Amino acid sequence: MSVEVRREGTVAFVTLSNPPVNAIGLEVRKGLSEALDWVNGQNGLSRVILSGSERAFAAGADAREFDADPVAPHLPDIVARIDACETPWVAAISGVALGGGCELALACRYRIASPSAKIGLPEVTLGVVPGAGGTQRLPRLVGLKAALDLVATGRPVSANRAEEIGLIHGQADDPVMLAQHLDLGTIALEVAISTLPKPTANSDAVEGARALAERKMPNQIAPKRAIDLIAASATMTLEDGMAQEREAFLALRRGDQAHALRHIFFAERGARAPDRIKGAEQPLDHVAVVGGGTMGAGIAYALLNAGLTVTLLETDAEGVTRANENVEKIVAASLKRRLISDADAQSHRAKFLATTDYGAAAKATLAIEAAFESMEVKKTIFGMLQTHLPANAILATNTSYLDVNEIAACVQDPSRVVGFHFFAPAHIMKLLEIVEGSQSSDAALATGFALAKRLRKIPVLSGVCDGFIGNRILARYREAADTVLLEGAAPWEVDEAMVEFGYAMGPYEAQDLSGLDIAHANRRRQDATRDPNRRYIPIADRMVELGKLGKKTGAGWYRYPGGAGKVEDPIVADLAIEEAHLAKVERREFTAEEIRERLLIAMINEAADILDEGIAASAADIDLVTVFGYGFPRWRGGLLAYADTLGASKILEKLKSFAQEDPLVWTPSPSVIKCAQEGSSFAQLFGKGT
Ligand code: T1G
Repeated sequence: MSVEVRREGTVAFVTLSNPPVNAIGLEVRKGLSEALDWVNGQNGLSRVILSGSERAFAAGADAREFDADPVAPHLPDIVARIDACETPWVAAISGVALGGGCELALACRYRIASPSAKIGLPEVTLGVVPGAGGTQRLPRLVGLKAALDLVATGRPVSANRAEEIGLIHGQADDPVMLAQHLDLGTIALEVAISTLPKPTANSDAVEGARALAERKMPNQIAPKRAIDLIAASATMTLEDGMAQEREAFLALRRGDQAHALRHIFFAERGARAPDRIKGAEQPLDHVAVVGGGTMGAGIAYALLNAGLTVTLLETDAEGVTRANENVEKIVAASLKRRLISDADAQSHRAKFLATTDYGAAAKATLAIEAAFESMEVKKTIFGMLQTHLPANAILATNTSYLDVNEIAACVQDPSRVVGFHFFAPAHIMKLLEIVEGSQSSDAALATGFALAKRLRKIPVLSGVCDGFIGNRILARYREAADTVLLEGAAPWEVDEAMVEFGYAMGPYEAQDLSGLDIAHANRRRQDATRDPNRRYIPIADRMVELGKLGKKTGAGWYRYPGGAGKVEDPIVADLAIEEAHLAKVERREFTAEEIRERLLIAMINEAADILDEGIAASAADIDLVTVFGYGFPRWRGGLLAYADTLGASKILEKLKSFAQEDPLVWTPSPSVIKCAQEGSSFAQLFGKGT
């Protein structure tokens, strides 16, 4: 039963029961419709208490149904029936009441929540607008400004905030108990929201919401439509408003952006350990981190924040001091932003030790090496870890691109060695690439997935290649950008083209932030193995030779006079002209569309090779890496979800056209050819578990 009903005296109980989060699918809607029929058949009822589980009142409509035509009974109709029911319904909210869950609560006469409840209308994060009255009932209850705050960004509010704005009437540790014993007169004072007057118009709030949506969610349709609907609630009848809302919801849910956002939502939740390694993980309690620099400190903090004990190993007293300072800096910043409590901070400090004594980590079941990117340094560290940690402890390296197999070869039991590639800042970025060495054991891999779950990160399994999944695609992205730079575009034209696509910033501004020296060191490392027949663009090398390393030196691809915002630098444009002359390249104008095509097709082709070589397991994994590690716009669903909107045939056609300029660099990936020949998408050809 998806909805259970029972009666105790004059009180009826309607309980949603669709684990794990009471998603409101067809069965739940049918159950609610039958519950309403049952309630209407009862005599002498004083109230109906609607509740869910400890974890969720209701997580909203079942988003898995959005690809199909809507099937009655429809949620707005159920909401309207509850709203009109003679016997007052009381929402007793524990856990989350989101989307349709919040709309069900708005149908009730009275709302009580547990102090830890979260309530909201996050529909825009799935590319749609509320579809069961949220944009019309909420403003009538809490006013236009509070409704706009809730709906335009999709951010849920706490029980306290919900009570402040009048979204709920009160809080109780046991909302059902309070609802059952609430004085009837108190409930009788409340009227159905459908009978409330229209909210007062508030053009300042509407304009503020539009500006916020443009800043925070540019290019996205749903936030703008949600704002329109809420603004219209001040002038339209509830019936007209509901009709417009329903029309907008039905139109959006089948659109590209909603499809892409749903894809990422479910791909994120599907990022789990492959069946072949399930259950093999090591217990996680005490973890050693080697290296107290930015990455090591970020990793250590992420571990502490997940309740783990951390021993951070450094080479000397100075390193220990630096590690303590770096970790304390993050603790203090988190405290200041109220992300953690004082008690949390104390617990983190108590569970953290920075030391040069590897013996202090003698009980650690996992070590994560985050030291300098030198193979020799890493081999020394792994030798020390092997000596001092338990024989079954997993030994992970956070290397960004060094060969995990070569590191593994330096320990007696290479099966213990695995790559855990974190992304800076390690305590914030959600992506974790788990790099499977040729001998990595199931225990090593499973421990990586278990760690990701514990740290609430998104794990993606990668094979060993230069740059694994993300950095390999990034290297191709930058190579394509530098090629366009040599052939006629300016760095700012490239950046603008990619920001128009949906990136928060383009590849050149991003490099200025991370520092041009990192990629330069990488290119030097690759000198010995680079294909001599592959065209090499030396502009970035020239930049480093000129000391233009990016923001940290006051100038990189852009100038940063006085540390302020970026300014175009004619020296860089001249450098590209000079290199083009030396390379005998005739420069030309590039349109933004031409720039985007080249950079995106280059990345798609590289990702297709990564799939073809078995480095990544699925197209969805490529999407997770590009969205959660490299800023690919989430509302486009990720690199290969976007590729599937273009179609493999068009991609192949473009590759063949570009190959006329440079056949080596633009060689079509076998996976692109296969998708085009079979008329399949990357998602079909490289689905999970294919
Ligand atoms: N539809 C379908 N499945 C859902 C779901 C949903 N709305 N929410 C969660 N699940 C699944 C999820 O895929 C996972 O499945 C399991 O539940 C546990 O989720 C008409 C149109 C509620 C805060 O946007 O934010 O209502 O992997 O791993 O970390 O106006 O899920 O176990 O097979 O995320 O504790 C609006 C989306 C919908 C909320 C719980 N609602 N969900 O987080 O568990 S549109 C949302 C969440 C709508 C109405 C409109 C989170 C959560 P599996 P989980 P969690």
